[in-house]
Amino acid sequence: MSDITSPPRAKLQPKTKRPRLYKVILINDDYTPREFVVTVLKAEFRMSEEQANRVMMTAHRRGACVVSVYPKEVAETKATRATDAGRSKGYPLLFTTEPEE
Ligand code: TYC
Repeated sequence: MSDITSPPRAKLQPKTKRPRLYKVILINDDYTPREFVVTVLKAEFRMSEEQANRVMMTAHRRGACVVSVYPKEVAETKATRATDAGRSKGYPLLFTTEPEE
């Protein structure tokens, strides 16, 4: 009998595979004041007034807008905090998350 063994199989996934990123999405509604949406975008997502205005107006016109992408936990925490900021004022402001393709 020979002692020769098979070489290890090639790994199916490269070791450096990056974790999936998640989009934070701003959803339009008819009640939250525009200026409040801008304030939340600036505070939670570190946007300039101009960036925040552009994202808010895109959601306002099209129904939704991608705010940014983050690792899953960060995306979920930011979306929850931003949604809670609206809820604390009685607004239906909503941020959701979904995985990037
Ligand atoms: N549509 C709201 C208004 O007219 C403003 C708004 C914009 C609310 C974007 C939510 O994600 C939003 N007061």
